[in-house]
Amino acid sequence: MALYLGLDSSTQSLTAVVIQIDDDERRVLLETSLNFDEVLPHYGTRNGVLPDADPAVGLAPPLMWAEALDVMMGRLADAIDVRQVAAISGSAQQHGSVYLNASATATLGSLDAGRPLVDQVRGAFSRDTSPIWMDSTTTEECGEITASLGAAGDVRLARATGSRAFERFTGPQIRRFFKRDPLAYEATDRIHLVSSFMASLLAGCQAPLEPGDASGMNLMDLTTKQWWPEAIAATAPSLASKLPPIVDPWTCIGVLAPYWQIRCGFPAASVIAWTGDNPSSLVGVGLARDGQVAISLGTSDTVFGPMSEARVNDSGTGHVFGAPTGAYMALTCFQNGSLARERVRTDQGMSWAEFSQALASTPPGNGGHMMLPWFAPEITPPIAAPSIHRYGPAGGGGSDVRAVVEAQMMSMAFHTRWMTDRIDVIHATGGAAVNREILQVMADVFGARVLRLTVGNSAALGAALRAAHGHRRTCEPRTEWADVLAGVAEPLAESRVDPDPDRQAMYREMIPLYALCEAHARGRAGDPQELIEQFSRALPAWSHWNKLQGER
Ligand code: XUL
Repeated sequence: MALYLGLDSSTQSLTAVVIQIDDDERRVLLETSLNFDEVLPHYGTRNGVLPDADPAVGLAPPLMWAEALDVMMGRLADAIDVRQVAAISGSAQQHGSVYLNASATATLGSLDAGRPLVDQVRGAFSRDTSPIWMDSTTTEECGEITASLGAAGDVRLARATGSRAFERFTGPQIRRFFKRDPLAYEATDRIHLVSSFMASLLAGCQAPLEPGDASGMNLMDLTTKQWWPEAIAATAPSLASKLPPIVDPWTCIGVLAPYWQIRCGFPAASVIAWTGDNPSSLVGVGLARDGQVAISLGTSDTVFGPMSEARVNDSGTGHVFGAPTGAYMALTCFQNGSLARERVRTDQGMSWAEFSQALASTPPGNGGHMMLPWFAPEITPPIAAPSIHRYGPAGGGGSDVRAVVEAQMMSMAFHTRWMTDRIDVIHATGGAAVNREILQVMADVFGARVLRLTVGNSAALGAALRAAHGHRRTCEPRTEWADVLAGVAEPLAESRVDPDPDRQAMYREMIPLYALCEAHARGRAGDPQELIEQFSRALPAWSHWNKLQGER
């Protein structure tokens, strides 16, 4: 029996997924999570983050992640026959950085199985805290890095690295650390991402990075998949010597350190390079080819999908990361996801069942009533202050429910056109994906088949699949991703929702109108009211929607 262990070190918890993949059996054997605040309260985190009076600050203690790993490996040894584990990989929250001093290499290489991990690595940090993806204190540093790349520095940075400078990305965070504490920066021998730090603890050596997570730093050249010298020079002095090397995503970086073998009874299992949670989720939701995307309907909504060639979005929203397949992935994040759906539902005094019913009983196109539901500041498009805009006839009741869902789907379809030429299949995940009426609007707006996934921990499942893929590649270099995913990361066939051709045609006309509303709300175009009226008048079939529904 061959078992593969995937770990995901997220903001709030460490999750493990163990899968069995051999000739006659493919299944998820175990899924377990450890919540940092609950299990390790002595670090004083709230939702995995150190409390701070400044909402822009997002810091976490890296020692807590190490202790969580120690606890989790012990739990796994109690739960399953860990002697069967052939390979281990992992993923972690992207962008967060861990700063190690010159003693770390020796410490990692001589971990004593008789003493807890934290007692041994405590002295290995040049900085006690790690800035994580929720930190947005680096606006000044983003500006400085962009400016030092010359005219149109933002476009150059985006084209080379896959993203313009973002506050949470590691390069701007490193620059801020260098500026605020130059002595501690100088004492830093190695800057890890959370992913390569965790991999270092498992393998007992300084682990490399792979392109999936390294592309979340504003430092990696997407084409060469190596550090981009211009970005390194623009970020901080002597940075090149402090960064890990970048290797292929399926690289076996070593075997499990004796510490874990003696302490928990694991064998000398292969450790496959760790990646970021989003690249890991790409395979965890079963995506490996162009034309497929995943839409995660969570607190915020995210659209991501594979890309065989890196094509960057010049408008500055969205990211291109490396993918576990060795190619690329695109990702665009929309802040007003469940947050906005929930606000409309409560404003209308509805239950979720009534929300679904309202969607089912209102006509597609909503008679021309459109809403821009920016209840919170929006990432895509960038909207700094919350603001709700309405166009077309007055709304209220069920019409508001349809307006918010149609707006979200049209915004996602419009702002992700750069990611792919065509989308034929969407894998839907996240809490709101259980709502079939929402998935029907998704299918109609995107003109694509929608299938729902049941995996809760797609990043940890992706990590287990990457462990299996990396391990198999060492014997069979031509191992295909599709073979690894089959039977483990597949959507529910019975969840399939197909687009309706008439409604699809209608949304093809409505999406440009939605885009005009957005441009108007952002002060970049005139009022589209007249065009909306024309569109509404040309909706004769839809004004009889209820009657049509009855006839179907
Ligand atoms: C992606 C991002 C988040 C974190 C969450 O750019 O910042 O999705 O990876 O863990």
